[in-house]
Amino acid sequence: MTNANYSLYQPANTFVFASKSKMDKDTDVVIAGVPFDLATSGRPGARFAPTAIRQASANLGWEQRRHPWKFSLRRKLKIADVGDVNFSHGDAPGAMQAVREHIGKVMDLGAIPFTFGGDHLVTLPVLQAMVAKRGPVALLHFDAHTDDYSGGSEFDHGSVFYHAREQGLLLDGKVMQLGIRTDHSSKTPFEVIPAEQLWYAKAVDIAERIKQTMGDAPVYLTFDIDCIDPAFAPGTGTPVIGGISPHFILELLRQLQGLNFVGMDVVEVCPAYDHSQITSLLAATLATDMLYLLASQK
Ligand SMILES: [Mn+2]
Repeated sequence: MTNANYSLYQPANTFVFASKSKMDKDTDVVIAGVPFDLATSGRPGARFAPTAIRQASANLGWEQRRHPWKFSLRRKLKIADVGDVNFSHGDAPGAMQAVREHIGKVMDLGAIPFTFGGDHLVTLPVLQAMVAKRGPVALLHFDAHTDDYSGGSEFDHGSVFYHAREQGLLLDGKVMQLGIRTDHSSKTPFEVIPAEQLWYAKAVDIAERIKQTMGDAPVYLTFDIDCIDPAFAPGTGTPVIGGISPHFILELLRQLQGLNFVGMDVVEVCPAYDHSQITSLLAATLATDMLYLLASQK
C-alpha cells in the first residue's frame, strides 16, 4: 500500500496512532504506559498490558479515518507515545510518585494525558497530579467494580475512588460509574448505573444522562476493561460475568462528543489470561475511539 501518511518505519512497540515519541509544546495528547500491578487483588499481570495494547494497535493503523468517524485522527491530534513510566518494580510508593511526576510534566505542557495501565491503582496518582494543577475533576468510570471500598490501603486497586474522594480529587455530584455488577454500598455518593440497566438500554439515552450530569465540567474518563463482558475481554485480573458488549460501548463513547475531557486511561488488561489478543485489541480499539473523542473536541 502506498500512502503519503505512512512512514517507512513505525517506531517499534509504539501505539500506532502516535506520531512521535517525545512530548513538546505542540503535543495534544501524551500516551504513557504504567506497567504496575502490585495493587491487584485477583490475577496479577497487568504490568504487561501497555506492551500488549501497543502491539495489538498494529491492527488498527491502516484505516486513514476510523469508521465511522468523518476525519483522520492523525490530522487533528499530535499524539506522543513517550513509552512506559519508569520505576523500580516492588516499590509501590515510588511508582505512584513517578506517575505523578509524569502527569505533572504533561500538564505543564498543556497536553492531555492518556495512560495505559497497569491495574486500576495507576488512576489515583494520575488524578492526584492532575488535580494539583487544575483542581477537582468529574469522573466517568467504566468498570464491573466501584473500586470505592473504604477498607483498603492507599495501594489497593479496589479502593482507588474511595481515596480519590477522601483526598478531594473528585467534583461532588459528578462521578458516574457504569457497568457495575458487584456488591456496593447503597449509600454510595456516586451515581451508579449497574450493568443490568445497560443490557437493554439505548446508548443515546445513557449518553444523554451522562451529559446532563457532567455538563461542561472537566471530565476524566477511566476505563477498566472488565466493564466489558469476559466473553469479549477474558484477559483481565478480576473478570465478572454479565458485562457490557463492545458494540454498546463503542456506540456510547461516540455519543459523548461535546464533553470536556481532560484525561483518559484504559486499565486492567492482563495479557497472560488473554486469548488471540482479543482483550488487547479491544483495549487498543477503545483507546483509539477515545482519542477520536478527544480529537472531536479540538
Ligand atoms: Mn474492575
